[in-house]
Amino acid sequence: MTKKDMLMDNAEAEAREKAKEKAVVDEAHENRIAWWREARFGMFIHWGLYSIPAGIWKGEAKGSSYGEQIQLHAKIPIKEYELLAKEFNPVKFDAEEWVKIAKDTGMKYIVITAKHHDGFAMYDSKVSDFNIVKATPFGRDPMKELEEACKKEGIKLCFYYSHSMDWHHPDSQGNILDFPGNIGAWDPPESWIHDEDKRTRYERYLEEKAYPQVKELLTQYGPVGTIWFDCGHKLTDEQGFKFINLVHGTQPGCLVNRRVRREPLGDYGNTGDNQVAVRPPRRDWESLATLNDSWGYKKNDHNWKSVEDVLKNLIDVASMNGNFLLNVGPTGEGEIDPVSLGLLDGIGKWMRRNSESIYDSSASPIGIPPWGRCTANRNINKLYLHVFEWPSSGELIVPGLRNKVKTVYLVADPDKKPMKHVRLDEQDVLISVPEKPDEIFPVIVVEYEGVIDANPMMRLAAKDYNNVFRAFDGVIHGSTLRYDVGKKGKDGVLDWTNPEDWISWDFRVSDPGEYRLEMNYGAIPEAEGNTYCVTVGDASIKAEVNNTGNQYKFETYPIGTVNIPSAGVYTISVKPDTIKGGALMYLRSVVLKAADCI
Ligand code: H79
Repeated sequence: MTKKDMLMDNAEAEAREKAKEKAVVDEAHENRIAWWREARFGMFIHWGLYSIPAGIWKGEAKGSSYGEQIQLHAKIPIKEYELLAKEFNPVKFDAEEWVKIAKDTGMKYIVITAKHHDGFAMYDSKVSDFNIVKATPFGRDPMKELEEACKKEGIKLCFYYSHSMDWHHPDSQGNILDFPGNIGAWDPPESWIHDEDKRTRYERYLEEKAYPQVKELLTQYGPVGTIWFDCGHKLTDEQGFKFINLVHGTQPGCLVNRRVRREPLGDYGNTGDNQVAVRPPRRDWESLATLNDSWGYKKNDHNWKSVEDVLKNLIDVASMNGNFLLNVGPTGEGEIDPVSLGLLDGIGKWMRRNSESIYDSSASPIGIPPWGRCTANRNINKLYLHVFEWPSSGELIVPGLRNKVKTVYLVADPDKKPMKHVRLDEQDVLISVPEKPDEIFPVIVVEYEGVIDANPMMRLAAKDYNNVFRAFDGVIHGSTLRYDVGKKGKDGVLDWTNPEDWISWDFRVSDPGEYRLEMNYGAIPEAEGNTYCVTVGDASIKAEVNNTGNQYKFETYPIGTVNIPSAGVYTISVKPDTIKGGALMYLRSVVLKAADCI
């Protein structure tokens, strides 16, 4: 303490010490996360004993969509599950090949399951014999091989470790088939914290297996990028902090994800599994997605996404300053299946031409434009316009960019052939684009002068595009109305039972005139006849809710035309009038269409 500190009263001195400590912690975090922010795109790999049954147990397809959780969902006793280890001989596994595939896809890091909920260590563990080296005919340590391959190719290696659950350890949680006295798969911490037997045995699992195995992962494979924990809601804060301190204490450069325990712990946040709609998070965050519906290889899951779906998701995430972790589930023989390979190849082709717009990118300073997404870069004066829908008029408006524009060209064009651009008004720039290039989503670079000066507020499009006000981008006012989980088809607002609750969006108008209003929602039969009011400036339209069958069956209903008399800033709001039955509706979006748009 300095002399001045000693003269201060204690509270003030303490606050200063705390601030200093926080600065040290923040600096350590900034150092750790730098590579990760640059990387933006990683490969998740779910690989383990479950890759052998691949979703089918004794000839039967098993309920859960998650192949990696077959032990729980097919109620397989440990003694039977252990037999899989005797069969596990993935001789086709080639670490270099996997790492090259990740690299060719444009990914900069790999997160692989070192241990999933089944408790099987996919590496050489001294802590438990239930591991790939001791218990399988394969006898090799794939993590060691991956470490070497990653080093060679400049890819960061990270480990997924299921810390809160272990269906093999007798004192852990989640497996009450073999251990009926244990904490069940659905039991929250409050239900066992005061249960002396359950708590002390669970602590024993952590002490005997989880902490020591995390330590092994941090001491046997060189520098680790992240320890990727899962299901931290099953721990106490104290236990969560022990994992965090263990990781940072052993490798100060190794990141920890939020799922170690809860928000706001860890170095970065995560979305839910396969959550596509998100409210832009304030801190570093990562979205994680599968190529079909399972993380572990699943033979009969043919619900594949397309290259377009995945790229849209990656770009959307980057436009909100997030990382994208895309999963593959290799087979029990150690190969990545041909469909996944085909998808990765398509993604890699796009990345090779356009990845400048992804790496080291930061959030869009101009919000969400009607034609797609925008990413920026922290260090250079460039915006990247990801055009999902090419404008049929040949005119692309960059909304909200006040800076002087230097030059505009396609990122994939080695000649940087300039596109014509003119300033429309103080805020908006118009680019005359050529024919749509032969590219899934072409990316246009806008080089501008000076420090970015932009307006993220939505600008109403008067041609080429519909103006979609997505529920997830709206501001909720009230007590019960809330955003859904954001997974596919669950990107609306629900629990609209309080007639005082409403939702609104602000936007900007440069082209006054008539706009048609459409509502996209789902509603249960009881909601039929509920009434609501949509207001835009001074205009408002009353409408009745239609029954769509159920809340997740969405229909679009035109409800009228509003006149927007002059340029300026407006608010559009949806407010209930009467809620007679159930919730008002499950609102997904409100659309404003210029009169000449179809
Ligand atoms: O590894 C993948 C999933 O297996 C894992 N996260 C991704 C990355 C995951 N674990 N749990 N969950 C996803 C969601 C919860 C699933 C549940 Fe359960 C199934 C809740 C109850 C049964 C998991 C298994 C939690 C308890 C048992």
